[in-house]
Order: sequence, then C-alpha cells, then structure tokens
Amino acid sequence: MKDFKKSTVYQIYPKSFKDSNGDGIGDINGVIEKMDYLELLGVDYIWLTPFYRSPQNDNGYDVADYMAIDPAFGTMDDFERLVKAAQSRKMEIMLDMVFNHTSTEHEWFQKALAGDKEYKDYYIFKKSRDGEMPTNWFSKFGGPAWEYVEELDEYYLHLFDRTQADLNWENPKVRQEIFDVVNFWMEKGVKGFRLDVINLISKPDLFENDLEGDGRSFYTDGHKIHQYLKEMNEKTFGKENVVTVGEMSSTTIDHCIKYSAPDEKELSMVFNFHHLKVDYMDGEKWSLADFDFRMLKEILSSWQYGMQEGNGWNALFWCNHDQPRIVSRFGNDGEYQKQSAKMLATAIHMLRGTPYIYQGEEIGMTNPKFTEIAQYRDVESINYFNILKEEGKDEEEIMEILQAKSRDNSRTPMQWANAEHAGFTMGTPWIQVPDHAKAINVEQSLSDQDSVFHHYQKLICLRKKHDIIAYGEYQEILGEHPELFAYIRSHEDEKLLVINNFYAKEAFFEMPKEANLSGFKSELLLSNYADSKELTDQCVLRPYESVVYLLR
Ligand code: TEU
Ligand code: CA
Repeated sequence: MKDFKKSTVYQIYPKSFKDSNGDGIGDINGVIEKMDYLELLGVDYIWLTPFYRSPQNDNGYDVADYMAIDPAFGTMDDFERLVKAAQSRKMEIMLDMVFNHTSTEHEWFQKALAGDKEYKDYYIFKKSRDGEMPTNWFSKFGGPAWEYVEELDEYYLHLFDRTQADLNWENPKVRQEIFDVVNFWMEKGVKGFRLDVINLISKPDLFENDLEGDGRSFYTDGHKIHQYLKEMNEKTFGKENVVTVGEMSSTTIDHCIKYSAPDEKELSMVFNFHHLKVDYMDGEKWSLADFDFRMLKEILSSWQYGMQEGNGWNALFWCNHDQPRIVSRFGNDGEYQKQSAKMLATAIHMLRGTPYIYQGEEIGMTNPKFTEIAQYRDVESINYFNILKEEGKDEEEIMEILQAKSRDNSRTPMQWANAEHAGFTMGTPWIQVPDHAKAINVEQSLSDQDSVFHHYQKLICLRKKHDIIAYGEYQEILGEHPELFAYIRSHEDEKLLVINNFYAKEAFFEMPKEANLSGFKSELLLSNYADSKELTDQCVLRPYESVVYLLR
C-alpha cells in the first residue's frame, strides 16, 4: 500500500471537473478522460466529492442512496472503470462519505415521515418544548436547526440544510447500515475515505438551549465520538490498508491527536479549519477583513507542534469546494498571480502532514468575482444573501462579501483550455466559467515550463524523493516576522529550510540563532523565481518569493 505520508491527494468536485456528454454537468466519464492529466501531475489518491443519488440541494452532500450513482454523474459501470483507470496508473480512489446526515429523500427518512417507528429512530426527532423548538440551535447554513413535521407533531434536527436530516448514531442499526456502506465501496476497490463533518455525529444525551452560541458546543467532538470511530475502524477500513481523513468542524488539537494517532485506531488524518478563519471579522465568516498573517502563522505552527508532540497527523490544505480560491485570498490574483500561487503551494506542502490539492489550485485558479446573485448556485450563499439583506446591509456590500466568501468561488468549472466554456463542456455549464479562464487554464500551464502546474509537479516529486518532507520534525523560526513564514524540518542528519514571503514587497531575512544551521552545506531545492540565490545569513526576498534549501 501507499505510504500516506509520502502521498499527495487530489480533490475532484465531479460536477465541475469535466462534462463528457454535453449536459453541462461534470461526470465520472469526464474524470476518466482526464486520468492522464492526473498521472502527469503525479498525485497518489483521487478524492471525489459525493456523486451518489441525491436531489442535489447541497450538491450531493444530501445523499438519498449511499450505494447508487446519481444518473447525472454516470453509472456503476462507469465507476468501476474509473477505479481500474486510476489503479492502472498507480493512483487510488478516495470516496467522500456523508454520515452525519442523509437527504430527506432517503428511503429511511421517507419511512420515518410515514410514521414507521423503527426508522424514526434513525433520525433525531423531538417534541416541542414549551411551545418552542426543542432547542435554540442554529443550522450552519443559517436559520434554526430544527424543522417541524406536522403529521408527526415533532421536529427533526438538521445541522445543515433542512433537507439534510441528522442521523441518530446512538442507534446500533444506524451504525451497522453505515458500516455496510463503507464495506460495499471497499469491495469495489476503494482505498480511501474522506468522512464529512464526522466529528459532529455524537449528539448529547440531553438536548438543551445554548446560552452562549449556536449549539455547536453540544455536538462538536461529542462524548461518544471516539467510541464510534473506533467501532467504524474495527468493522470497516481498519481491516484493510485504507487511508482515511476526517473533516473536523471547530475541533481541537487534543481531539485531533486522538482521531489520528495510529495507536488509537481511529483515522489516518484530519482536516481542521482554524487557519482559514483568519479573514473573519469578529469570528464572522460573512464579513470582509484582510487576512491576519501573524494569526495564520500562529495557528499553523501550533497545529504543527501539537500534532507532532501527540503523534497525530494533519491533512495540509488551503483549498476545497467550501473555500474561496487561495490565490485571491492569501495571495495575489493580479500582478503576482503566478508567484503567489507557487509560494502558497510551497508553504503548505513542506509542512508536516499530507498535502491536498483541490482541482484548479494546481494551475493557480482565482475567484470568479461574480457580480450578480443570479450567478450563484450554492444554498449557503443564497441563504446568506437573504439573511444579510434582511439585516439591512446594502446589496453592493453583500455582493462584495459573496465575492470574497462564497463557496461558489471554488465551484466554477475546471479551466482546461482557452476555448468556449474553458473546454469544460460542449453544452451550457451549470455554473458560469469566469473570464480569466482565457489566461489561466491547463493548456497554457502544460505548455509553460515555468507554470504553477510544473511547480506542483515538483512538490509532489520532492515529497517522494526526500524522506525529510514526510517525516521531518517541524520547528518555526522568525515567528514574529511581519512578512515571512519560515520554518525548518529536521530528519536524521538533514535539515530543510523553507522561507516564504507572503507579501507583494521585498522582505528582509536574517538567519536567527535558533536555526542552528552552522556547519551544514546547503543546496537550493526549489524556488519560484528563476534566479534565487544560494543560502546566506542575510538576504532580501522579492515579492512572494519562496525558497527551499536542503542542508546536510
Ligand atoms: O462541510 C462542513 C462544514 O461545516 C463547512 O466547511 C461548511 O461548508 C462551511 O462551514 C459553511 O460555512 C461539509 C462539506 O464539505 C460541505 O460541502 C457540505 O455542505 C457540508 O459538510 C454538509 O454536508
Ligand atoms: Ca455530464
């Protein structure tokens, strides 16, 4: 099996990757068409976000049947061909499993609605309390977390959209159904799983009002979460060499150590989002704020140190289908698009953990900058457009917030070529292709030896070649520096020095004492300028310059 510490994962959002039949929606056959491209990039695992049968209210995270492919994406035969196509190129498929909730169109929920007691116990139904909802919790997509069902005179819990009903993990039948699903896909040759908001599955014994927040403290990293994950590991993926990554919402380092330390037998690694909340005003996502660079460094470093000490393992990422494009966010989507895309790539890939690349990131895709609400598709974005309007914000400001924060920023079609709809579809794409696709696309990136694509290719290759990138110990240097994010990795008798300038101006580097690098001979391994220099104790880094030295 692949060593997940030396592997790189590529995330595909099938709906926006490649449309093979002209209906404007990307599909599994489209992914198969692009296998050679992924092999060329050099990735090890291909994570596909949900393509199961679904009404698509949350683009497939509302699953109506865990064991069927939605016809919009293809057939089970297509999927089986996909697994073979990947494996013949030494890549493995990782599936996205949404086990916190199902679609309200799932057969289980439909039976529950019809009053079937057995299936009602698959979900979390509660009576109203003193004429109010069972608790005052909020849904992550805005509005209350409870939906009333008149025929039953009860409410059901939904931490996300009202069409995503939370499952009752207390019920052993529910757990067995879920384990059957995992085993079903493993039998099809799936070698990895990404578990959606998996740290929210354990709900409290007592449902009470949250006097301080939106309710999350009652169910985040809940009291039975580790027990459930150990059970799932034992009954499903623990039996085989399968890599797993849990998506952890608002979690802590201590929990993440337990989730991912090998001795705990839970998961291989975890996503956490703390480093992506540094451009929130007063903790609020739907606001405009510059990113706080010092806070970003502090968070990344504390997770590096914490997970290292506890023998946990991080999934490293800037981008996914829920986050705006990183170049527009912490980089520069104007003059320094290319340099900043490469710098950000280096900064994250050289940390301790397994790196994830989200489709389009490897060519430096930027936010589309939609100007009208009609261009948006995402349920969360549209909900918040309405919420902010009701709060009295003017439309211009709301559109500016969406331009920076909407999940649709990363959901526009993959830009394959300077062609109609960027070569994504022969039909009309389900969401618009931005104008900048003419300049930023795969065709261009492949033809340019100096492109962002080739930089990612080098990073993936270096990880395979140098053990220090996978196994080295992390040490931050220059923690107080206002422009540079710099760190050292150490492994056996080698060191790796990584220096990244996060700004569009020159930054001064001076080797700190704590670096302890005297006596080593250095070699420049990677940079994003053609003429970066050999290592000296003092130097100036150009805008967004990023250098990696190997010292022995
Ligand atoms: O996302 C979980 C999650 O909490 C966020 O990333 C969420 O999208 C964000 O906080 C909203 O501001 C996962 C999936 O990645 C996402 O696409 C789904 O919508 C969500 O779970 C529900 O399944
Ligand atoms: Ca299609």
